[in-house]
Amino acid sequence: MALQLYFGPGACSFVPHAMLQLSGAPFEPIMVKLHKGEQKSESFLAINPRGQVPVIVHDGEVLDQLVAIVAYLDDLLPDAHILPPAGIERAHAIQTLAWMNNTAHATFAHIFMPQRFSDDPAAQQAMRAFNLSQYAKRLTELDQLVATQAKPWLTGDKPGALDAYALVLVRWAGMVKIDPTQFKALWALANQLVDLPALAPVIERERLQLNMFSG
Ligand SMILES: N[C@@H](CCC(=O)N[C@@H](CS)C(=O)NCC(=O)O)C(=O)O
Repeated sequence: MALQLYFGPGACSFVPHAMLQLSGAPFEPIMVKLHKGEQKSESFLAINPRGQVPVIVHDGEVLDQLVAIVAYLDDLLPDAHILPPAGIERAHAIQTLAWMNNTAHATFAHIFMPQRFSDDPAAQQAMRAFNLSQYAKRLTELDQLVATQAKPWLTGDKPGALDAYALVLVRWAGMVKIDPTQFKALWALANQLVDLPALAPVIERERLQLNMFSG
């Protein structure tokens, strides 16, 4: 299986990166240094004109958008437990995945990259301040979801895409001076995932430090 994953360290591409690693399937991880603007390079734009990660290339087919990539990998690797296999459990998992992507992640983007949403510096500042409080609310909601989850992982009995995305979202809190440890159940889940020996190559490849909070 010729499968390449383009990922940025610490970015949302951690989700497919972690899933591929845990699946044991062969894949080629290709690092895109977002802080150096490599996503806007001619060579990367030739692969994904949207200039973002994650992107997978499988047998010559290019796919971007995290939700589509997760669904595709789940089809391709049915034993990897990327999503629950069927029924309402699967539907709820896709519901949460979509919310993570279109609401929690999007809220963070308004803090981290307000210039994408307005070219007015005053509006950017206001957007950043407002969305900081919104992001804390989104993480509180996610924390409650984890706390009330009957199974050991958000995706069920084994770690899956929701757990990896939860880790990314709570880690990002520390980058914008929100203490991630206040979201107790969510923080415990992220630590549980980061400590999995099978995930160590991803943590190493991304040089991932879970707690980015500096007060
Ligand atoms: N809607 C896209 C969002 C992807 C996204 O936000 N990627 C970020 C990293 S988390 C990125 O590539 N940022 C660099 C940039 O936009 O220049 C998806 O779901 O895949």
